This record gives sequence, C-alpha cells and structure tokens, in this order.
Amino acid sequence: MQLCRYPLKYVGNIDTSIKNIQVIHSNTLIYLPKFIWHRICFENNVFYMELKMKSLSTCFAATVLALSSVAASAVPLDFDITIRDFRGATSGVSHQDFNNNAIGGLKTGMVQTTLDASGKPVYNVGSGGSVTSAATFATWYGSCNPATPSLTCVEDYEVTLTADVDANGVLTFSDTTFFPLDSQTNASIWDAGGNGHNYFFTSELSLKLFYDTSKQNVFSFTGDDDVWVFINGQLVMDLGGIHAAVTGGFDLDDLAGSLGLVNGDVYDFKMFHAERHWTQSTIAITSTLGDPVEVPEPATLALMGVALAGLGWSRRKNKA
Ligand SMILES: [Ca+2]
Ligand SMILES: [Ca+2]
Repeated sequence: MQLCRYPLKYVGNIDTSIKNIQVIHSNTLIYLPKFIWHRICFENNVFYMELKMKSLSTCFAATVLALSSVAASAVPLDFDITIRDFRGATSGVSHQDFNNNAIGGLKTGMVQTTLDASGKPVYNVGSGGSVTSAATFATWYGSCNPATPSLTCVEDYEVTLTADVDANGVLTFSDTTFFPLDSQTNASIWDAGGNGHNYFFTSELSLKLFYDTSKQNVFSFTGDDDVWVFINGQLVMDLGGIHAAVTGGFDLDDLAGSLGLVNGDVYDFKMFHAERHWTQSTIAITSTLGDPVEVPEPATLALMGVALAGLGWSRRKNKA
C-alpha cells in the first residue's frame, strides 16, 4: 500500500458529513467526492491530499483524474481484503470443507442471521452446504497455522483490490478469474490440480460505510462459491453453498427500518466469501452503497481545526 501526497493550495468547505471537500488546483475550484481521497493533512504550512493506493502509478493516475476534471470517468478505489489460504482435498493434507466434491449448489440458511461476538458468521448445524461441522466452519475465518493444514488455513494475506467508481458514484469490481493468491503463492504447487491456480481460500471484507438516503444504496453480487453479507451484524445477502456463479443483492433502503439505520449513520459492512471448488472463481460487484468512512484520529481533527483557523487568519490579513 502506497500513500501518495498531493499538495493543495486551498482547503475549505468540508461538508457536515465529512465526505466531500473543495480544493483549488491551477486556480480552479474543484469539488472532490470522498471516494477519491484518503484524508487531508497539514504539515509545514501546506495542505496535502493523501490517496491510499496500491501503487504509485495508480495513485498518480487517480490524482490526475481527480484534479483534472470534476466529471471524471471511472476512478480507481483500492480496498483491502483478508484472504485465507486453505489446502484442498487433492493435497493429501486437506481441510474437510474444501474441494470435498459434494457440490450441492446454492444453499441458503447455512449461516445464522447474526454474527457472533467476534464478528464472524456461525454455521447452522444440519443445514448442509457441504460443511462438516460448526467447528470446521469456524476455521474458515479464523487464525491460520501452516502446521495444521487439515484443521486451519495455512496462511492469511492482506490483499489490495482495485474497484472502479464512476462519476455517479457507482462502484464496480469484476473478475472472472478471481485468484488473489496466485500472486502471493506459487499457483503451480498450491491446490492447482491441473487448473493452474491456487484454489480453496476464503475472503473477508470489512468496511465502515456512510448511509446517505439522498443516494441509491443498492448492492449486487454475482459469483461463486459461498458469499454472505452482513450489515451491522445482520445477514442481508445469503448465497451459501458450492455453486456456479449466481447473483444476489439487496437495496439497503428497503432494509434500513429493520436494521435501525437512519440517514447519516455509519454502518458496518462485512462480506464473507469462500472459494471451495474447481474450476470457477468469479466475483462481480456493483454497488452504490455509501462512501467508505475513515474516522480521523482526534489529534488529526484538532490539527486540522488549527490549520483551517490559521488559513482564515492569513486570508484576512491579506485583505487588510
Ligand atoms: Ca489454497
Ligand atoms: Ca469455485
């Protein structure tokens, strides 16, 4: 992960939701939606816009896009996801729930409708879905140990994925060959089975999002295998089981009442996924859910307040 800094001449008009900001670049006032900047910081009397990007080249492209046009087409948005690598049945040291050849298709009801106290899904005993037990399921999103490949994941990785966000705030991420471990491990020796990729892994994505009822709040997913989404710990999308790519989704506005969400809330979005069988691994997401929220440290907020006050003072002085 790289942090790219871009110096700003002016920062002002942070709106009440701390989502959008105005800056001046090349003597032009530009409105920057939150999804393109990570944070604004102030050092040595200069404001900087920070973008959190996978690579400096991505960062540079995003910065140019952000500062060159308000009506920019898609801009990249990076997000971090935890991938846990499991060994499949053919490895000889397999975890029972991965590549066990019990392809049952889409299976709803495999997980309980609420997350447990540690924020993980819980298996519904007896619900099927090619899961051995509640205990084996609990390891899907648990701690890894390379010494126990039949009982746990062998390694976990923080992987950065890059989605696109268009000028209307619609986020898309699509990968019909979703094998994020290939670049982390050697695909030829891990679970490839002649298919050329490191199969058998789980993904866990955790975000804090801003609920804005003035915008659409629709989430759609197409992929395989198991996928569950929880909002504030409540199950809102259920695509369990070993299956070919299927589509699910929800309109958060329809669920807000039952979830206790109101405009302006920051909510927990958690997505749990598992890749459990050859030969497909597909993820396609289209989302208009709210912008990711980074809650600033109190010290940062205080510094920003001082900086903005200083800026106001110097501008008044110039007028005098
Ligand atoms: Ca694997
Ligand atoms: Ca699969």
